[in-house]
Amino acid sequence: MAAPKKSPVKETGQETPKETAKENRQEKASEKAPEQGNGSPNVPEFTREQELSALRDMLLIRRFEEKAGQLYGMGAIGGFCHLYIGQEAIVVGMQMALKKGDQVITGYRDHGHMLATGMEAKGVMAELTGRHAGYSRGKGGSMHMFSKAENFFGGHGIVAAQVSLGTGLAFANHYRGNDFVSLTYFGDGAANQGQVYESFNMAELWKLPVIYIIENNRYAMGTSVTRSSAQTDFSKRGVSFNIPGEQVDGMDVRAVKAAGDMAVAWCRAGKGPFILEMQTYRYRGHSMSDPAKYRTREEVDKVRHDSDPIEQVRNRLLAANMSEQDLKAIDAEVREIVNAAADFAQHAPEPDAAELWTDVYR
Ligand SMILES: Cc1ncc(C[n+]2csc(CCOP(=O)(O)OP(=O)(O)O)c2C)c(N)n1
Ligand SMILES: [Mg+2]
Repeated sequence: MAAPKKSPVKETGQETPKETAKENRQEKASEKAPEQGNGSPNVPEFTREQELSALRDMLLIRRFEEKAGQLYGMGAIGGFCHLYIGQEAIVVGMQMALKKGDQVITGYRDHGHMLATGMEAKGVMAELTGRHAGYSRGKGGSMHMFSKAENFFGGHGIVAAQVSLGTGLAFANHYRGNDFVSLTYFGDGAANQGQVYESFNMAELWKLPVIYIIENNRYAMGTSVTRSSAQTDFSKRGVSFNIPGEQVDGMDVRAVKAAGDMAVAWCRAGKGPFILEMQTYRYRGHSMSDPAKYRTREEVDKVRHDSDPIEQVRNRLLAANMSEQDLKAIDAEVREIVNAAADFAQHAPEPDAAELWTDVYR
């Protein structure tokens, strides 16, 4: 069966794996930065409603993450905390391609995924601060939240563990004969784990409805993809299993949505799994304790300046005669939601000590 037509993508060349000088590696990484502008050429336009909805949802994630970073700095959040700033277009664009009942599962960089599925900012923030009103009653923290109501299956701290679990979700859908799709997100680093390929094999063999979304933000902790990966075109990682894949401009929410529509249709039609490599970038360090010495300030600034996913939508709306004032009003409304969530998360009660004995296997 022929793979579906390619959606608007930006091809990247194969990297030379022999680079050793640090400067050379940094230069190479910045050469690969997503390009400037108002997004990818030839992507289907959004309606005004879609632009506004995408803008609001991406802003909610951006402002939430900024606030989480602040609270972490103040000592209000303990444990690990990995921010999604810069990558917002991926979860927002993919969510626009889903229907109620489709499932989402990801790793530890999960706040954006949760907000995109419709989980409440208050409940997510309260989990970060370890409060009883958090999604895991304050006992899970940043990396371990779930919501049955929104079909969000975590939040997983073990790199790539979610790939086999997400494949299992797809198996369950297949077994039950429904047409729901499992969106299984993981990083460029996780893509080198063995269980990913065991999952790929089973998913294609049994034609499971799973979209493997590889969030290629070009680093796994402090290691760039050019230093860790023999094949840096992640859309090809399913070739030996006959799983089709595409590279997508993950900084353009319209390109993400178009690729998502195509892959979801592929899965719902019973054609098996699909791989989407989202080319993206994280602006902050790997986690809150990362001084990010492995890349230059200029590299980060260039991506922020040239291809920020939120700025792209703002620019298009301004070009379509939306006023700066109206855009500011959306931001103010989002900030209010986030401030209320932060306030709630700092004042809500902690779990009772007796909760130490609940939700644990003995
Ligand atoms: C099995 C396992 N090995 C190592 C780690 C430590 N670790 C945490 S995140 C990470 C890097 C993963 O990078 P990537 O998959 O690119 O995701 P990103 O953080 O860039 O979103 C590593 C090695 C872990 N949590 N689990
Ligand atoms: Mg990565």
